[in-house]
Amino acid sequence: MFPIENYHFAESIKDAVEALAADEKARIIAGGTDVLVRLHGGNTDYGHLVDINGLRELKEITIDGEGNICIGSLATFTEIMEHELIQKYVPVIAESLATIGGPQVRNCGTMGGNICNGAVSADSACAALIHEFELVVESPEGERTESINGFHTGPGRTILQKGDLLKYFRIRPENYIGFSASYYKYAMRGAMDIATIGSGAAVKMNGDIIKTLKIAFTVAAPTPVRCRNAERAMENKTVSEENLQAMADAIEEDVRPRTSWRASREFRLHLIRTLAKRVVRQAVENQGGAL
Ligand SMILES: Cc1cc2nc3c(=O)[nH]c(=O)nc-3n(C[C@@H](O)[C@@H](O)[C@H](O)COP(=O)(O)OP(=O)(O)OC[C@H]3O[C@@H](n4cnc5c(N)ncnc54)[C@H](O)[C@@H]3O)c2cc1C
Repeated sequence: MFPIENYHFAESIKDAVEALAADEKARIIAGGTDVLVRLHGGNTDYGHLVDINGLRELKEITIDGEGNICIGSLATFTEIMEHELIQKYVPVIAESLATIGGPQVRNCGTMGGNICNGAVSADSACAALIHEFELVVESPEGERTESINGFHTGPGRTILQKGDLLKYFRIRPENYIGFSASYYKYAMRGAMDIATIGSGAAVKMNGDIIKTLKIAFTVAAPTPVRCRNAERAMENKTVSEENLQAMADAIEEDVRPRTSWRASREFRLHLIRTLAKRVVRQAVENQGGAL
């Protein structure tokens, strides 16, 4: 038996936000791939649910006249991966989501839930960071926009407040046009496993020179993390082994991996240095760049 005491099926975004604000204990359920696992384990933190699955507008994936790509928080991983806009303009999102769980999880789980649960290992987080997602949130005070940079505040924690509902992610054109990107998840199994380390990079080239690099990791710090020192180390540089090595050295300033039953701190650091070079090389190759 799931310890559910209260269940509210939201009829509109306003209704959902009001229900969340009215009940101190109320929490959103989207795909339920985290929430139901916790309830199944007897966790009573999710005993009061606001179900947003009736809000079809939260499933939309669109591009507006200014080139902003919007991904509804309730779109499932499969819906996002298979969408032509994602495949055409931001394929690294599809590449990342394809590494999540198995087909059942990808058919239910949402990117909204994957980011809002604050998981350090979330496979959508690197793509969100390197494409600088904006998060459009509805709250009792109205709509506001948050940046993915600083959205995660600690393991399982985000800046979201009581009554907040993430409506959609927005990717501005300057954060994807001209970029090519790559994601690599190191896990102990090829499927149905959480990342030991997740790594993503996006590059914009000028000939053989990296004009802009954005690189991000999961499970490398208490939150998913952008690696600014590594980025600066590669900017306006060619993709030589020497420059990649200097970037791998610089990245140690950006990360704070820890030892867990999955891997030691030292092994994670080795993975971070190795994968940083791998994802940058792959992103450059994806842009047709020579190595
Ligand atoms: C077998 C299995 C394998 C998995 N493998 C992976 C994996 O390889 N990689 C990976 O990254 N994850 C993995 N996951 C976890 C992944 O499925 C979840 O993190 C999923 O993305 C959560 O989305 P959901 O829609 O199911 O969220 P839910 O479980 O419904 O909610 C998750 C949290 O987000 C909040 N929330 C949801 N939507 C919103 C919103 N719109 N606004 C505000 N808050 C919201 C909820 O209140 C809750 O706190 C796995 C899960 C399972 C069960």
